[in-house]
Amino acid sequence: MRGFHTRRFLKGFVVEMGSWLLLRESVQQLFSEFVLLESIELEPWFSIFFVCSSFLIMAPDLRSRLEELVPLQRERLKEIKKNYGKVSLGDTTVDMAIGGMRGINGLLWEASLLDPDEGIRFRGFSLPECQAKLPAAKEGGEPLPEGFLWLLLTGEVPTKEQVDTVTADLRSRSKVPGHVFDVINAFPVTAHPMTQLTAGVMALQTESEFAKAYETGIHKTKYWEPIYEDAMNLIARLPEVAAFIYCRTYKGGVLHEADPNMDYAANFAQMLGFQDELMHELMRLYISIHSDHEGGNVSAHTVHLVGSALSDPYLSFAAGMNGLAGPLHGLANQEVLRWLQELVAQVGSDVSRKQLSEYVYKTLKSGKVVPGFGHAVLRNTDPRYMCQREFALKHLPNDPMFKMVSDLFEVVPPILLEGGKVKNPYPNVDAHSGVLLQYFGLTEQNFYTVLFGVARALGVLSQLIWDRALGLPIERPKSMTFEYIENYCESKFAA
Ligand code: NMX
Ligand code: MLT
Repeated sequence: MRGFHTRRFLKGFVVEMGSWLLLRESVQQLFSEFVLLESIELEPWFSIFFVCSSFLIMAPDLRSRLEELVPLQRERLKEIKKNYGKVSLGDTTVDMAIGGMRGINGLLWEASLLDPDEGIRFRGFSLPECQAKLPAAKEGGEPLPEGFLWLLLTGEVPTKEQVDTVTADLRSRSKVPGHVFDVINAFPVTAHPMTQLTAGVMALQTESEFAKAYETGIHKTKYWEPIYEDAMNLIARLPEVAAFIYCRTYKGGVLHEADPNMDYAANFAQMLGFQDELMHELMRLYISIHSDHEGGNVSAHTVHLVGSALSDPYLSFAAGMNGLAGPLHGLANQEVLRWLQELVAQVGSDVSRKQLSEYVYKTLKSGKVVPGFGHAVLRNTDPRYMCQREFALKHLPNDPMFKMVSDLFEVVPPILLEGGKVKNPYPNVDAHSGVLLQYFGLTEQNFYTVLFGVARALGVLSQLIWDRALGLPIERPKSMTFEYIENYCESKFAA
């Protein structure tokens, strides 16, 4: 650990010196000066220093880059508060307050922003833009989640070299302490995988650097540093915890070793027992698209809320995962496949559109929701659905389950619209993920939300680092009673 810090300090020092040189002269001036001096036999140490510092300026590691960004963003927040602190962001109506706080602008979330029609943008980039810009494992392939992590944390598109430093860093942090497996093993294998996951995350909490630093005393301006270490350690360790849960629950406890030569997603798939390169590509896509969905969704908001009490990243993330385990949120992905399988069990695998439509009506009549459709904010088809559809069209166009999902895309929206109350009748991310996973052999749908959880860590923990770096306060909105609302509204009418 000390070696790691010393290396980082030296890197930071060289980067600082290099930056200073670059500021003093323009790059070109410096270059020509360098060439000129070289011809009169420049001191060899200067050449080495120049080459090293140029290289490191081009490729600082993630934490060094954050160290540079934190003061800038703190200054930006200060300016926003000073210049716009008293500007209203809109009215709050009674409907909004009792309707799940829809439409209330009440959260700061830098990592991503959701447009109701267009869908998610990660630090300003749409999903197709991220797919085009972020480094992939292979030419033209799916982006590496490590690149998403860099983007979510810094707002910058990383080079492949920078992404490789993240892969290596996560690998070096990935060792899971033995007691975590003991805690999970205490559950019967019939326990839901999400219950096992949150228990596993809670068991990892013994490793929290933030909790230790807080106990021994740490200045508030430094909070983000151990939070960063916890967040990265947690992201690094989640795949092994998840793979352990999968293997003990469904595969009789037969585990698959991590492969230190693989990237984060491929290695995760490998630990789950999947060697198919296309499944590795799917995992890269899956983790990337599920990583973040702005701040108001249940899991993200929960992590942010719990973290605001200075609960460490393990406590905060476990809380968020309990929210993700709800059927209206992340658990919908398992519900979609279960719902489709029930249909196949009833009518066989060659399902006509008429049969699909009857099944949708039957679901609605029984007072249930059609899983995978609708959204609290989106008012259009989820772009995360569309990019999974593109993956399916490319790699499994003739899969019968994919055909069913495709047909539902056309059958469900008009039926939901008929009812007149659903605000968004179109499919969301969960409508598609299950059929892709089952195609590659990951058929145990109760595990799907665990995959979602591993992916969601990237976004919510990135934001948690920023929450502490920016010194955001404990979250505490005002609540009201019926009587308070009645009296308040009556006095408004009277005025
Ligand atoms: N099937 C049936 N009814 C629906 C659906 C649906 N897919 N979506 C919304 N409604 C109903 C909703 O239950 C509500 O009914 P009521 O007034 O009787 O309570 C009414 O339509 C209005 O709801 P909306 O304002 O359109 O949606 P809301 O913001 O309340 O809820 C969801 C959003 C996502 C919870 C809702 O669309 C839903 O339950 N969808 C199915 C579950 C699902 O796919 N969840 C995954 C979301 C994505 N994720 O990963 O988290
Ligand atoms: C998510 O990815 O968190 C879901 O789409 C739910 C949401 O954004 O509210």
